[in-house]
Amino acid sequence: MAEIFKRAGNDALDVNKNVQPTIGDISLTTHGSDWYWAVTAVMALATIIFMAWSFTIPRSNRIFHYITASITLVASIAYFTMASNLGYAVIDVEFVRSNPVVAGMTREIFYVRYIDWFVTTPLLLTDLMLTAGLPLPTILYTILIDEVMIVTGLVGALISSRYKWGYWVFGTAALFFVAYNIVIVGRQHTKRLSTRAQSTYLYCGALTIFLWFLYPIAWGLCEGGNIISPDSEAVFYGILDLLAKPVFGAMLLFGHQKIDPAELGLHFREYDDVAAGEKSGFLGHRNGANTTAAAPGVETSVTAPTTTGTHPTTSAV
Ligand code: RET
Repeated sequence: MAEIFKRAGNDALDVNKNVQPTIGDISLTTHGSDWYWAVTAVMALATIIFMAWSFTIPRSNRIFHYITASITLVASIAYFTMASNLGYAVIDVEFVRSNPVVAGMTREIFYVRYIDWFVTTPLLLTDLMLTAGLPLPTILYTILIDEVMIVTGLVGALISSRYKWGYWVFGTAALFFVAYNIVIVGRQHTKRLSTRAQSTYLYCGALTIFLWFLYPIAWGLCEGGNIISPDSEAVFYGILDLLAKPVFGAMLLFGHQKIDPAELGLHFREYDDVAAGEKSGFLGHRNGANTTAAAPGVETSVTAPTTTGTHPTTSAV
């Protein structure tokens, strides 16, 4: 009976043997580690700057600062790990190369990179999709597909046989879905927002789409194809991550300096805010008066139900 099934053509277990080598032939050198330390420092510095920046605005408006600082914080820990030559698994390469920088049978694969991305890419998407004022179900669904993309990338990277490319295909299909929601659905939603929110979304979204499509290429050259060395892998992913996290974050927070979160449907309470649900919670605190007039570039039609008039508690504060 078993023979019949074998002849039917399922050779998966023959192709993917249970082999886990422990010594990596193709590994990071001190140059690569130095670069990882440099990226660690930039990520940590960006975290401090984003946190400090958040103290300059009212607490109820800090959501984007908190999300963005969390992104660089997690990245700095992941980069600390890779700079220390930790957080990797040794995997048999599919393609044995003659080029000395990638010669050998086994390669160091930094799985910690994917743990970083698993946490931070949903936060990046949240930053972006909240800026577009997208509804919660769309945000959650996009995040789920994004997690599929990261997990398939990780599983593929840890597989030695050609089956790894199947995971790359799943991941890339997921990326197209995420991109659709950013480019088409997100942009539709920004149409009813202020020009400032529209341009912030446009610039940050364009940067995201451009960068994110370079990741599967990097994967193909590093974990997949074993074409470039772990040191070059460090530089490739490092530059992408620097642009996708600190640079993206700075652009986004700069844009949000003049965007009222209430315009995006975000209302948060201050601890001294008794009736936050009845007003915007944004400039009302600082101006104590009509918040609609005080928010530059905000279309009153969007925020009118929650921002008009002065609530008794506003003038009391
Ligand atoms: C993988 C391999 C599988 C196919 C695809 C991938 C895409 C990864 C992306 C990662 C983005 C990471 C970011 C990190 C921030 O610092 C997993 C490489 C499509 C898009 C933005």
